[in-house]
Amino acid sequence: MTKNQALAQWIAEVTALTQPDNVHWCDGSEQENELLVARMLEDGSLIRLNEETHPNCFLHRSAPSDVARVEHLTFVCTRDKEDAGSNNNWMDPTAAHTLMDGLYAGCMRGRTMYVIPYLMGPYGSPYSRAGVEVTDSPYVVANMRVMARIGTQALAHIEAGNSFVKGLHSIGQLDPENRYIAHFPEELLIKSFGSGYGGNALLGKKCHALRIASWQARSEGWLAEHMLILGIEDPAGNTSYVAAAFPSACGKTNLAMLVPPDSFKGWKVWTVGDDIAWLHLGEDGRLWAINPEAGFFGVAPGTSLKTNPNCMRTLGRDAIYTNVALTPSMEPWWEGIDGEKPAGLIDWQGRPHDPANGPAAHPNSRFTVAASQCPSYSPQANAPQGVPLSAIIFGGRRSTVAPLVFEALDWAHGVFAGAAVASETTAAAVGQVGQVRRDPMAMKPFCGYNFGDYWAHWLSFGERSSKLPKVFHVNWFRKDGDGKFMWPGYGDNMRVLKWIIERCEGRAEARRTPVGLVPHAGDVDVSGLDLTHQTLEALLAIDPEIWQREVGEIGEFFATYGSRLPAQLRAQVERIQRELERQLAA
Ligand code: OXD
Ligand code: MN
Repeated sequence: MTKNQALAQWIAEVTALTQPDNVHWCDGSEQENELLVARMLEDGSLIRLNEETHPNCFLHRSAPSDVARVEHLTFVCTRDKEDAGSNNNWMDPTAAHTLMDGLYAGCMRGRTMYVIPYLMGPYGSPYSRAGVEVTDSPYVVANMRVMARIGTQALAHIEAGNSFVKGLHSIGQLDPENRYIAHFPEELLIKSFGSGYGGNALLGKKCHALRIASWQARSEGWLAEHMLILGIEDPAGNTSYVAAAFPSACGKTNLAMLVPPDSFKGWKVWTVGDDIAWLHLGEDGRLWAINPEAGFFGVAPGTSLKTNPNCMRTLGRDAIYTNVALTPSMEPWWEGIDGEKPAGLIDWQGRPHDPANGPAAHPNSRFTVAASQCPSYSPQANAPQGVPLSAIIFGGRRSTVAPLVFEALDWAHGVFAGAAVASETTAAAVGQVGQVRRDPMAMKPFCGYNFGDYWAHWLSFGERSSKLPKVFHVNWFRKDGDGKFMWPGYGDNMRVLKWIIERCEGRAEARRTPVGLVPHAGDVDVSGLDLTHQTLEALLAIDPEIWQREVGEIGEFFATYGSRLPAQLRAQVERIQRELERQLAA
């Protein structure tokens, strides 16, 4: 119950519409969690894992047709279709309300409705924002409890008069034919029906902290971004912070928890966040970042002591696993985890594992775990003002074209580099895997408004401050003629981060190319790494002919935003084309 009139009235309305048997206001307490877990163990929606090796860890198996975000069923419902932009699916708000309310009518009969007040961002931060998710899924409550700050304190924040985002969620019948994720940014409202999967159902995450927040951020002068945040401490004890945007399943969690190579004595990486960053211009003109989330909802396959030791150490207790495989000793298992594949595996659908059925763990299987359990969790992660950024990094998964790293010439060129991000698709979203798609700022599935307006908003920061972070672009995924990755990635990405930090401090060299500032092979610290000079040269190469094609494609993509495309981005395309032509003619 609440003394906030607007909240009480909304809950009364959704109760009348959905007709639950019970209404439970979540206080976020330990006892509440124990009660929900006990209920889910009883009805089979959670399975307790090995208490000795994985204390307080559980496995959840979702419906086989409900294992990823559904971008084709995700809508932004603005009064003017142009405000949503061609980057979003659009539905008229009145039509969307009629459709969704029809689905919600009586959908919680026989179920309990959970009311989850939550805060995105640290307690006491002026940048934190509240929300209330109403759901009929106890699994959602258990996950939200890890991913956001839920319960009494969040409710107090709302009752103190702060605005809140409303999110109505029902799993319905988990029917893919009746599944919609609808956003009403003008009403600060989310309606989600028919899916229990993370990004569709944990409404604080992608729906609120990215789609709705990006809309709010535009009108209020800040940025809500699909970025990890990390701190890099050098041997002298100075820590610089960077935020980095990569499309889903490109290794954001691994980079956020990176362990530097042995040869990097005295260097340390601190994790602030692995998926979302809210960026505000400080009074000092610098850009400051907070992580609105409190947990990690990471992709399990490929995670191991080799690829992400900090993550493996985070996962040993108090974690919820979704759609991973199970060993005979009740431990979670996935492709790419350390050790041999055990005999007697049960696959993510609960069947004895048969390779003919595909991988044992779903490629988008996940873990949900509190960020505070991470050994590299930054002491600054809950700083109310956030951390000041020295650099912003964009990246994508490209087998060809993009060099290992380049630095943007200035802010406008940095916005261009972000807007031009492209990546080969992965299993994080439903659809074909391995196709190159444009994913500006890694926000294609998450920007709550027209990309043309979004880029203009990014560019506007260049007029507001001269102390913005430097912007870089990286590509860990370049392949050689035999289809093999040329860069080792993981902990060795530290070598690129070091060059980036040195550039920010004016201590490293670079060569000017039409595409940006690229290190000479000798500028990247490859001490202790088995990488030939030739391979490093190839990783840093920019082929003017390939880039001419690439920039042409970027120009065509930009043009689809018509009159909303900022002229400054068109000017960047023309500048690069001119310079490439000059280079080819020379
Ligand atoms: C995620 C995603 O779940 O980007 O973080 O898909
Ligand atoms: Mn993400």
